[in-house]
Amino acid sequence: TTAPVKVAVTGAAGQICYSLLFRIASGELLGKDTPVELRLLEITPALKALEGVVMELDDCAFPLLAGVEIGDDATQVFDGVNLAMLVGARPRTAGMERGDLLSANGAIFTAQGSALNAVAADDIKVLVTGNPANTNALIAMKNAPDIPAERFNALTRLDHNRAISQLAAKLGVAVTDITKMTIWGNHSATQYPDLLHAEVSGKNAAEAVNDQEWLENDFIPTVAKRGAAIIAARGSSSAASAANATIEHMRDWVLGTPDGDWVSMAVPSDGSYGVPEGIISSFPCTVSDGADEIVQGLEIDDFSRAKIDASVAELVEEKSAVQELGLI
Ligand code: NAX
Repeated sequence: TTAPVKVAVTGAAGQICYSLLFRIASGELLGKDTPVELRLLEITPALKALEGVVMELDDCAFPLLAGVEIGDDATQVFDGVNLAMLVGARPRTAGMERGDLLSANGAIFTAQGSALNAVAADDIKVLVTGNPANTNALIAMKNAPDIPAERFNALTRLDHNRAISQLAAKLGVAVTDITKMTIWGNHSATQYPDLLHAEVSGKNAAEAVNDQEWLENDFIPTVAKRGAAIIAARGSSSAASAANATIEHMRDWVLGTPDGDWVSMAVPSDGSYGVPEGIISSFPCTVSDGADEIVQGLEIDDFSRAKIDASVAELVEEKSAVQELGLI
């Protein structure tokens, strides 16, 4: 039998995790042959609620769940972990300025970055879902100098999946007919979902759509503002779909992407496509042997260039804001 993989999850008593933890424990992250041990981090006032979630995990009697530990001390919870999903973050509340939001999250992600640096396993991979995800991932990365930078990713897979779903609906095709979708930039309203390189049954998606007006004024804003539409309809933010995307990103990062396709991942930029080094930005990526690589050689036209540049400019600005706050 294989040794259990230790998976840390933060924000474990929150709504995304109410879906995420059960799917990890049932084997959807690493497959039906790999036992997992959950290490769940929460803030002290949420530990009681988390105990209730753990009771429910117990009550599922998941064959692959080798153990669950909970706590409010990152250094204890992250000890020896192989994978970390950083979901917990400080949401923006009424009256909060952007600087307040960045400092509140900065405090969380500096502490978690340095705890991972101190105690995580050598093969650690860290995926940040908590918003502002790209910049939170950057803060954690900069506070973990002994962990290779490329082990820090942020989540744009939900945006990626939303883009696939919208395109499939527009063309009346199955989601499985769509490949090579890309989200560029920040997980925010400036993100650029790119149809110019996507394919529908192997043919160019933008040509298949053949409707620039829909692409610019319907598709892109619908994908970029989908989070707000979910809140308006459901009364709370995306949870099950965010958990699904978090699972899919981490699963592909560990097990690899399929031949002939790629996924969107926010990774530390290596300067590809004119995106400056020093930020964590979303790119088309493939994964093999547990290492992600930015897909090279895509042609970027003027329309895409302007969209990518705008989202990247926002990331550069977020980076200088956290630099000014002394967080990185
Ligand atoms: P909830 O507010 O339901 O849960 C967050 C949990 O995090 C709470 O239980 C809170 O106690 C905990 N927490 C806060 N500080 C913590 C700390 N220092 N250590 C450990 N736990 C801590 O939010 P939920 O709906 O689960 O969303 C979580 C995060 O995901 C939010 O930041 C949200 O904005 C973000 N999202 C990101 C998405 C993405 O695609 N990247 C999409 C969905 C979601 O909006």
